[in-house]
Amino acid sequence: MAPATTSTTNTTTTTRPTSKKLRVLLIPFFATSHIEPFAELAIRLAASRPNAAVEATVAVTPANASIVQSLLERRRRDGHNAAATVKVVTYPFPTVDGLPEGVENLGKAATPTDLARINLAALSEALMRPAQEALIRAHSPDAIFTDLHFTWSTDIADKLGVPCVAFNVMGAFPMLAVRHLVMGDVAIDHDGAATVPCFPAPRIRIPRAELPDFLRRRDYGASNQVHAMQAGCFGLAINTFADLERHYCEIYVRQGYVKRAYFLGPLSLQHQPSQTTTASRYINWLDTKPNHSVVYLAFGSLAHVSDAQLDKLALGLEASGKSFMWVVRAAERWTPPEGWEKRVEDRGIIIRAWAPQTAILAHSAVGAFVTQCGWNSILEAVVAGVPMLTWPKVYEQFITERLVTEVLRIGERLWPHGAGLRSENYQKHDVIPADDVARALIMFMHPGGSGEIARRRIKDLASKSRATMAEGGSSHNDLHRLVDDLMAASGASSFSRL
Ligand SMILES: *[C@@H]1O[C@H](CO)[C@@H](O)[C@H](O)[C@H]1NC(C)=O
Ligand SMILES: CC(=O)N[C@H]1CO[C@H](CO)[C@@H](O)[C@@H]1O
Repeated sequence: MAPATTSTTNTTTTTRPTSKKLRVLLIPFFATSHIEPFAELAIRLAASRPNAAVEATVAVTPANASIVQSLLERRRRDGHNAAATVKVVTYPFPTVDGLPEGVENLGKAATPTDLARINLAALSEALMRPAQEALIRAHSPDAIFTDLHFTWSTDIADKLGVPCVAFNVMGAFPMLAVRHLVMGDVAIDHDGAATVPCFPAPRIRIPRAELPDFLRRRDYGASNQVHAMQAGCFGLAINTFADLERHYCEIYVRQGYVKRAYFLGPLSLQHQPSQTTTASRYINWLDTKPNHSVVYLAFGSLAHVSDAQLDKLALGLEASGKSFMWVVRAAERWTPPEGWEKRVEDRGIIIRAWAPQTAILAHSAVGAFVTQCGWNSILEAVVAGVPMLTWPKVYEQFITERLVTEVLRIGERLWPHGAGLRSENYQKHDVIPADDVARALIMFMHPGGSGEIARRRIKDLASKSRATMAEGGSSHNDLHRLVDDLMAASGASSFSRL
């Protein structure tokens, strides 16, 4: 299905040796939630053709190399032979005023200021482009996959005469909602909420306090650059699948926002949870619990939660009477209320290290997932078929929440509409009382309650997520169409002549 716009092969000017390999270079942004999906994509690309015909390399800064290495290692142990062929290269992280040496990942930032410094550095062409361009020239790939921050990648790719694919690690829904909100200049209605313009039903409304900071400030500079880059590049790839976000996926191509779109997810889908994680003590503990009886809570590694809120959450979990497994960020200095640990020791576990989330969600004892609505977490819940209670914290998470609660209806808000002020700024977010936490858990997990209805819907999506990644499924087909298109567009078109 070769698009009419495919450019002709550049045969005269490049020094690239004619080879039947397609060599792709993938360049993720500085957050584990980006680096891991890029590494998963590299494995899928490498596995898409026999005889190592696609050679994938992930480019990161030195302090993040271990994230890629350990993911490749885990996948190798899961039986993905292609993971052994994926290469890792590094390029220097820029020197950023005020940012401590070696902090090259949002998850490593000790303060919100450092977080902002990393974000701003990543968007700065002056800071980022020289090292990335040097790396790309030295590596001389046949195609580039770049993160949305690095908008100059298309320009580099054009100069080198190779296609550049923008890879988006969030869903189509939140990315499109942001684009349409920008197009409508974030019109806030009389009741303080913005309606996402030009969206299919249901109507999506977001209170001003829940919008990402740049939308509240109407500061569209970076978004406009990202949108221009998406329009200019060879195509857009998204870690999603058609059955999850069909109407929103279609809009990308129909509206001409991109030349080509490929829906490739869920990229982290495994045939079975890996051996190493299923043997963990958390899984052994879940083995002792009845089906659908345990609440799993995790809010990602970026968002800070205040001590006062963590206290209320702890007391709410206690009052609910439910069993729970709760991931608390290692960075939080919080200790539970006096005597609490003793009181819940038979039915609660706090995890302060890396949690084998995929294996936990896949366990039949888990009945609900309290999540901040990060895209990777939502995909993992979908794959496992676990209904969600949503508690967004930052960035686009409040927008993504609406896909879960209002469009797909595979989850509910932890704190109902009108109960209090939620805000993207954690200092302004009202503390959710313990009673409200307990009530939400009890109602959602009640037999025959709303959680069961949501579970039926998400179980259906779980089987669709497996079908889409299997031979003949839409994500599987899109991956192959993408590789075909890249081969046709790059010097590797010698393939077709073999
Ligand atoms: C619990 O779930 C497992 C896995 O889905 C299933 O095989 C088993 O029959 C269930 N047990 C009960 C008591 O429903
Ligand atoms: C500086 C930095 O962020 N380093 C991290 C890169 O990733 C590895 C693996 O997650 C961490 O251990 C490092 O701290």
